[in-house]
Amino acid sequence: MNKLGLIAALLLNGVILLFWGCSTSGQGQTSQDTTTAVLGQGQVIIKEFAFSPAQLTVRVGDTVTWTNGDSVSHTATGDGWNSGNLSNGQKYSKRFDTTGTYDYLCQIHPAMKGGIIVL
Ligand SMILES: [Cu+2]
Repeated sequence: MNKLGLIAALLLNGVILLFWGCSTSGQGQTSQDTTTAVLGQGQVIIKEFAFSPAQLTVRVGDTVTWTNGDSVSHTATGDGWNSGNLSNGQKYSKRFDTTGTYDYLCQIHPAMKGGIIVL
């Protein structure tokens, strides 16, 4: 019973956040959920040789920040942009001002791939 109540509360919270995000044009907080795309200021965590979330959806004008949570260096490198080597704990931010899909990878480990979808 308590569990159901908690789930209902969480779902309600999610719906409220969703509306909040839509009504405040870009001021919405990002969710900590790293498995699904979110709208708003973007956070990508680099962990265990993967970008999380691998696909992130943001709005035009939003800034995406990559944070390296691994002990080895990684990069976030796209077409015409490059974070440079990020060591553990280092961050890189990029603002996306044009709609589109931006694929990127880690130059050091090219099997690490990610994408930013800008709506
Ligand atoms: Cu890497």
